[in-house]
Amino acid sequence: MDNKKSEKDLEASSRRDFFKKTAIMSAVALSGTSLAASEDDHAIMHHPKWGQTWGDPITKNLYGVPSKYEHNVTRRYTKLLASGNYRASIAVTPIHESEGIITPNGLFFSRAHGGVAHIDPNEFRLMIHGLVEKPIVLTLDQLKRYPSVTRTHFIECPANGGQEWRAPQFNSLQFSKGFMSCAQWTGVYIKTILKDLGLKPEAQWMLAEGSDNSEMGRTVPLDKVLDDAMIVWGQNGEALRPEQGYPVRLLLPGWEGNLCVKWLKRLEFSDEPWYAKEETSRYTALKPSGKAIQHFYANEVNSTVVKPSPEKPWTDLKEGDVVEIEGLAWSGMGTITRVDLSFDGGNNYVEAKLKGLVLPKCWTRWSYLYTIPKGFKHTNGKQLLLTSRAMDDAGYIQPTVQQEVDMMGVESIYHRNGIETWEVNEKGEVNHVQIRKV
Ligand SMILES: Nc1nc2c(c(=O)[nH]1)N[C@H]1C(S)=C(S)[C@@H](COP(=O)(O)O)O[C@H]1N2
Ligand SMILES: [Mo]
Repeated sequence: MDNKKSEKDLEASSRRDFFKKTAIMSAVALSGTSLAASEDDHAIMHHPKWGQTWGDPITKNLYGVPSKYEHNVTRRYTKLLASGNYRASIAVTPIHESEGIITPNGLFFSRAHGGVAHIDPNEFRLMIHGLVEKPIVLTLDQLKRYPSVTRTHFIECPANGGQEWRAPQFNSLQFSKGFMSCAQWTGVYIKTILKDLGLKPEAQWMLAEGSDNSEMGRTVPLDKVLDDAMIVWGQNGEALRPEQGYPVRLLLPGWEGNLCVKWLKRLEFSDEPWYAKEETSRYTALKPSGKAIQHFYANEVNSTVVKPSPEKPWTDLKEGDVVEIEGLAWSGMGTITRVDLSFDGGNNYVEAKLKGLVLPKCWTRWSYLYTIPKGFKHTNGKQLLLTSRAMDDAGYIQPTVQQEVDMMGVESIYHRNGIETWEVNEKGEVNHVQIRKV
């Protein structure tokens, strides 16, 4: 046998040398275990233990599930948000574990007023009636025959963060901001169907009604319907999940999640809003004056630091380590144009980098490379206070908590988008704090 190394082997070993050298060079910045120049990692060079036997047959999980080691990455719920009834409750998304801008379907937050309905797609019917020339009842197949579009949008419950007007309630990113998720939706623009049915000129509003136990109904102004309202059946490349309204839901990109009626059964066009005829629950906001805002639709520009967060602390980092701070920004009114990051609770800001796709009414990921200072202290001698602030192309900028409270008081639940702060203590633990006066 020729015991000269083949060219391939040489190439492979010099590649290993290269990585060894890079690993040593970057050991200051990265917190992995670095090797002495002459040794290789034994397990990697030979078989690690899981490579010493056959793996699972490919027939095992014909619908795949995450690695068993990811078992902690789940939606979560709490009695505090449920009044003890988990059928009329919410389970929130582990945003701290999110990557990119898509929420996997099994982690998409789920809010239901009457439990999750399970609908046989063969029995599903959608009725579109009221002020249209040709009212219609569609089967699912008939609905899917319309030309479809695929769009990436977040859905956010307007109560996201709504427990925290007075002070932080949850020392958790998942619970303080997890009433939202982002997915790639496939469906049909309602305006496409209306071309076929013919809208009568008197039509001003569209009632959307769900077929679940809560029979949730919401009226939507016609402008939005004719702009980008969709009926969707696809979620991240597969059918909607039951929790998201299988087989079909309404999607109003950027607008309050509660308007995106799930388990949709009918759309009725009308010259007046439904609640003018029949009282129903609507989300309103009580102002300090005692008057309430009766209509608000789009979720305002917002952002959060994702890493670090209370669930993703910096406890394994030390002075001099380089770390990528990551966050999300979103606006129901348009596209994120810029995100600023502060290390002193909002007194001074630096500009973060927008990462990857930057799409309208969609989560936008941002990041900033940062060198950990001694004791996690800012140059002002105080512990780091990480605050992010986003801007959108509709011209809005996130308010400070003080600005928001001055305007809205603290009695409201909905549409809280004031800048949020994490304090990093001397151990690198991250805590949710609220800074009023900036
Ligand atoms: N039919 C029906 N649609 C519904 C609801 C409901 O209970 N029933 N909940 C609404 C609320 S309050 C929100 S925030 C969103 C949540 O959507 P998701 O469960 O897909 O996250 O759905 C909305 N659509
Ligand atoms: Mo909601």
